[in-house]
Amino acid sequence: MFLFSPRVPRGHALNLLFTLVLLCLRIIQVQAAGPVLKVLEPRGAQKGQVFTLILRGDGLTPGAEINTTLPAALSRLAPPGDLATPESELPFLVQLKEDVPVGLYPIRIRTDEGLSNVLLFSVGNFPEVVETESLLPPVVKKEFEKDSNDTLATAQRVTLPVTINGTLVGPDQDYYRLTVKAGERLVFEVEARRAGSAIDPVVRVLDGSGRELASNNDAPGLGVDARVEVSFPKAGDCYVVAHDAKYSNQEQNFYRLKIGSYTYADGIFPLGWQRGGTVEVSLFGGNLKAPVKVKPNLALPASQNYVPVSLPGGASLPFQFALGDLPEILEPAEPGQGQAIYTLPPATVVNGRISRPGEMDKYRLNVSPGQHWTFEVEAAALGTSRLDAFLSLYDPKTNKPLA
Ligand SMILES: [Ca+2]
Ligand SMILES: [Ca+2]
Ligand SMILES: [Ca+2]
Ligand SMILES: [Ca+2]
Repeated sequence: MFLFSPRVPRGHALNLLFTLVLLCLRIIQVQAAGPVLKVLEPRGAQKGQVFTLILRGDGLTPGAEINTTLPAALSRLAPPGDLATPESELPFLVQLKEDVPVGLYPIRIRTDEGLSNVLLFSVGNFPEVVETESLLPPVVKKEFEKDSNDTLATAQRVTLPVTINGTLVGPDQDYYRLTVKAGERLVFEVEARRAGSAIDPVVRVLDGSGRELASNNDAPGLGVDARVEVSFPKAGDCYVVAHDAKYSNQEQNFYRLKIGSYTYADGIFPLGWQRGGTVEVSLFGGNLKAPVKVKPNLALPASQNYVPVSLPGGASLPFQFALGDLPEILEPAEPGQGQAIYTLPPATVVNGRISRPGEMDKYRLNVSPGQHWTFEVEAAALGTSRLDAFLSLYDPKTNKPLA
């Protein structure tokens, strides 16, 4: 501010300005010096596999170390000698263990300059293939039209079960062709936003003549990711198509399309529990005939706010189960429905469900004048519930709403 004060001699003002500019430059330099991870190639792999994982980004100095929870043996490979900027690419040999649970594993890079951002690596249980089109340089794609997969006629053939690793660029449509058996039931699921891709995938399943059998944009429990299940009465070929809902161009534009015959849940209850506690978690919906109960290990450090909860034997990514530090309880059966309203202890998390249309869960609180309370409902924001909750407070004496 006093830079422009008439009482400051002009030379002094310039000096000050110069110092400020230098200071800004130094800050920018410090921020830019840490490693930045931009690409993982591949984005995922089948458990038990051995493969080369290439990390691309900025400031990946030769002494960089990989920082990950991936259950694997990792060894550094020498980067190719012809790279223009050797600090932009780091190859690793990865040997995934046989029993790695299906899920997302964070990968970061540590150099002398600090720790990079996180990218997620996805482990699946089906054989993996790469979309041929995604290997073509984008500018010459038209010249290699036969290698693109933008039409029924140029669909890439895959065998089941499979996880296809592809990318979507703007108006891109990715067609795959597969052979089904009579009476087969298949799940077609696109993993994108959940794994850190910016695309909003749509999946369509077509019969052998190109007629649409099913499609999905956003599936229950998957955020903007897509999933459909289709029964095929006859044996023969069919097609599956993946595209972006808005045909947008994104830097992180990868997807993983899983096709197989597997069970999945689309709901979970409760949505979270207290760290170190014990709770039975119910997975339900989807194509399950009955809910499946699991007991996740919640004895985890304070740095971990979520624990992955999987359907045993499932091929979909696990649900993210919230871990908290407050005591948690399950809602009493039908709270406030023709019985005494349950009195909620303070600093407690209640796990409840709205399972019928018009259902309202009521709780009583003992409050004193001058107290300040905070109420919060976590539901849809956790990504594991479809509930858009409404919370109101009222005084039981007057029945008038307070907030
Ligand atoms: Ca593509
Ligand atoms: Ca395509
Ligand atoms: Ca979608
Ligand atoms: Ca309820």
